[in-house]
Amino acid sequence: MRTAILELLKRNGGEYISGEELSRNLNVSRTAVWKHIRALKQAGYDIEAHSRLGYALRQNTDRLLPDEIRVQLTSTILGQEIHYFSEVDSTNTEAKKLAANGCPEGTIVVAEAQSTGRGRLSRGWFSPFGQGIWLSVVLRPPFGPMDAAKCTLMAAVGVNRAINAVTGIGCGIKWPNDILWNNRKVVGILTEMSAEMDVINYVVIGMGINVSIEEFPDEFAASAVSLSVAAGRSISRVKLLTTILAELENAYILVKKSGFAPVLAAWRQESITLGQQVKVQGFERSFTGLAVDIDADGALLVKTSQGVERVVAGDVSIRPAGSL
Ligand code: BT5
Repeated sequence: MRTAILELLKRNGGEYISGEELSRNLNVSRTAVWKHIRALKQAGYDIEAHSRLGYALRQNTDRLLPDEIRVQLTSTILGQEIHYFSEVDSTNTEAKKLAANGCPEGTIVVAEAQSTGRGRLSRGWFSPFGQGIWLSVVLRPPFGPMDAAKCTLMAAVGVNRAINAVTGIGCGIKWPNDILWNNRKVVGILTEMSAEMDVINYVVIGMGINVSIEEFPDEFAASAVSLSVAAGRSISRVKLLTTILAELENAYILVKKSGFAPVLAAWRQESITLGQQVKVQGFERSFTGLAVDIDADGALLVKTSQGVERVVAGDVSIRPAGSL
């Protein structure tokens, strides 16, 4: 009913629509209409109520409100349960709490802002209000813990496809967890899990997507960019979010049906790391070499003068052509 009221208000393009007309159209009492309007206002919609004229939706905001998401949702597992925050510490932290308390697979957590958004290795993630998609998805995959790292690659394929479909700007995946445009980061992915010896309890896939940030902190201003800047136009966050959920779900269903091989093949196609000279910054040492492939476990294979190194974790930077 709330969605139907919202639709009517939107269709009216910011003009007033009387309570009587709403109640007639939807076949409910005027009191019921008023209650739903109150709930919509509590959910963050800017609705003006006038005793004589009725109700008007003041601005058709592109907030990531669950009712907005549900209207455009096409996925059938991801996003059936939505937890929305105007601000939260970290959507991944919140999703892990929900997962530990038994929330269904596909539950998502979205926030307009994160106060302590996280990257890998306790690094921070800049997450200003309303200018990105700060999203975490809970999965309960029937895999072993060894497969969890590949979930990051699976997510990268899903997000990259969604971004390219919605914006058309041509992004690529940098091993293992970044999506870049013109060598600048538009998305970072953080996968966290809880597992027993041989079974995963849950995986939380966190995605930070820069949609319309114009100014980044100095430390990474040169290496970050947002989609609206890259595309030269505004991007609907709700449309992008629902497309990400649909593409991630497609990839997940494919993995469950056919294993990781087809998704890893797609990853290779969309990778901007393979075929490049890279510098690998591992926990203990760093080295350079040619990124030649990923293996069946999703590890990066880097050819050096000593042979082929298998990289399972660490930071990889792509070196400009000609520098060795
Ligand atoms: C990542 O870490 O790239 C994973 C980021 C995951 C963020 C999402 S948002 C939703 C969910 N909830 C969370 O709390 N986290 C996830 P890493 O590869 O370690 O990169 C982190 C580094 O990227 C930082 O140290 C900065 O240098 C840089 N950085 C921080 N914020 C950025 C931004 N918005 N855009 C581009 N680069 C950024």
